[in-house]
Amino acid sequence: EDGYRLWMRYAPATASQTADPVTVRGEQTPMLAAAAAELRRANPAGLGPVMLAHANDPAVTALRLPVATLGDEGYLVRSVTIDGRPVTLVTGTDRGILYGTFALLRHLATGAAPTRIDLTSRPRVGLRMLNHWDNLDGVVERGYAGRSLWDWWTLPDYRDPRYTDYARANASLGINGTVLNNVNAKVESLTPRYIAKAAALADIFRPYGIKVYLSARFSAPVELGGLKTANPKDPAVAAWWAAKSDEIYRAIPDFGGFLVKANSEGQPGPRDYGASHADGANMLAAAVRPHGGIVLWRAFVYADTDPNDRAKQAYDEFKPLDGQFAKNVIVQVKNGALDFQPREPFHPLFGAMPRTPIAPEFQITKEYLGFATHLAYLAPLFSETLTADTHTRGHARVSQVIDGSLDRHRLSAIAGVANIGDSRDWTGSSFNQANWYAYGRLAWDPSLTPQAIAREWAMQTFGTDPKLLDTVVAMMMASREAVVDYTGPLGLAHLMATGHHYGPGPWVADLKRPEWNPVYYHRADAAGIGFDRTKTGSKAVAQYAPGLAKLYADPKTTPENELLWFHHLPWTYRMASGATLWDTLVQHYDRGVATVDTLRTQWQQTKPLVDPERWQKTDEFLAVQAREARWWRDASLSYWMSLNNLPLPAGSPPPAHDLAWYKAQTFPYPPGNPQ
Ligand code: BDP
Repeated sequence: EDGYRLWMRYAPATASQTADPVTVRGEQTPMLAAAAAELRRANPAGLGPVMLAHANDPAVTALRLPVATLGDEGYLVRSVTIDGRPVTLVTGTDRGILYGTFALLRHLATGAAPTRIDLTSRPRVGLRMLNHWDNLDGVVERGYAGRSLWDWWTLPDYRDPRYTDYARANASLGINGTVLNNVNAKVESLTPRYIAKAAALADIFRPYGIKVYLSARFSAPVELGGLKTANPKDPAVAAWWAAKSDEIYRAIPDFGGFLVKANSEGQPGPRDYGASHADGANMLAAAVRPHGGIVLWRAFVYADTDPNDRAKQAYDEFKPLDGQFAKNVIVQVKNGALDFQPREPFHPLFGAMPRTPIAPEFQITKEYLGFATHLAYLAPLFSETLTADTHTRGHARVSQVIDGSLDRHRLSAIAGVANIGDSRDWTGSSFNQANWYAYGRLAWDPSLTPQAIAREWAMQTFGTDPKLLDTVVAMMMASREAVVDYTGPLGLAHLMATGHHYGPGPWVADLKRPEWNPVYYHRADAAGIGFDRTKTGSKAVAQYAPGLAKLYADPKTTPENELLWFHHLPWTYRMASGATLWDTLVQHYDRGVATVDTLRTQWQQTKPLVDPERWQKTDEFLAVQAREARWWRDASLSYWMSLNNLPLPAGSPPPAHDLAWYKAQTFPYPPGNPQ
């Protein structure tokens, strides 16, 4: 029980099962073959015959089912009678049938009866993507589950069966696109040698409905093409990209397109030539357009010239470009304005660029939430952004912006930075699998609740025992808030140590750029703490819609969990509860530590109900988390107390070491760190 099978843990066949449960009507396409193979592999007990048939098959049309609204990817699964025989029908397009098959298996694995089935669903977001930050040398940037799954060296000749299992897992969630290489891209991925490797992966993924995309390095025309410039306004540059795109599409006819990180953290881009992000994106968009490709252009930018407030920069740079992007460009925006912190307010660009399709980018890998070791179930984080009220055009939710419904965009997308590597359990721990799962489920339907997703994942992953499920779901639901509490409560952010981003470093003040230093973000001194983003400070609140900006302008109407993101307040500030800010802050750190202790006790109760291998690893990881939650708390409190000289509230234990000890900790060779 090493976790390899993820949430697709089909029970071994028994004698009572139908020998071959599936019939496929009409043309046996590769996708239908994949769906049928999955059903045969799972062969759920008691299900009886299953028929896979396109919605326009005469046997289906005769039934007059409500298939008209399924679209390209929706499914309908229903217990029907055909030719006098009861059968479970899975219908839709090719893709719809694939997704319907997995929905049927999920339905049964989560305890539903195999009779009177009636399932129908279609995805709300068009492109549901994983972004791999995988380097060609096998190192995964911010990856904590081993090395890259892609063995670039043996590709395209050796097609590891694991690639197919990867595709199955994604198809089971409805993920339909994958960017193979890191946004900090190397040009070699655009050479014929690597295009052939990407093409081999595309061939494997195709029957599972997954398109391949590549991160493109903007300076490729210079580095690969020998041109003098990569200026997007230069016709020779545009021609180079058009020819490169043609070459890629010859190898991968359904290639999805390019993802680009430009003019960010040292990456080249159009700004190097005085051109805008729209100029750069549109030039690439023109190159892939004849082939139906798209460009995902990231808005994760912050220049080294204006350190007034890093959190404002993407908005300042991209908002004026609204309406200037080509039709096949999507602007990809991190969920928050900073950088994947355990909690951030939603990014002000959601709702602010009505003429541009905006895709949210979430980090599934836990760069700032304890790598693979800490338990942090991220659906509450994802969902918090997706359900946030933008206060634009009525009370539009972020999910309505990104699914295209609010502004009637044809294109819509969502991206998650993958947490997948070559470790046997794929993600470095059993509970990290839930974050891959939850991301995929929310990408399909952003209105699903984190609780419901946790429960269905736990059922498929650990089993259906009610006590086990209640315990596991309770653990998951408490876990992310615990990480917020012990690393950065009340809206604090970016308090981590340099480089590896694992442990605490709120005191760090010596990095070259001001906005790389934690002290830039918390602004704590003897008198108070927090980043003033109101009109007396950086004015970032003005980037939100007026109704929301008004709420954020006043500490009394700012949600308490975002308080210090928007306000600099005295340590003695009175919270709604009547307690001081300082005492409340300490309570949060203490609560974080206590919650992790509770997670450990809860897990103990599951011991008889979980297989020893997965149980033991989780137990040992929880011990690490308990130790490190204390470390985060103690180091942070030592530092805050060195500034404010305030005593800890009664009952709160003193830090185990002095501040110098915490500052002296170093961590050479952390996993996932760019070299
Ligand atoms: C930061 C990561 C860095 C990424 C960057 C990005 O630390 O490794 O390259 O985001 O998203 O969070 O481009």
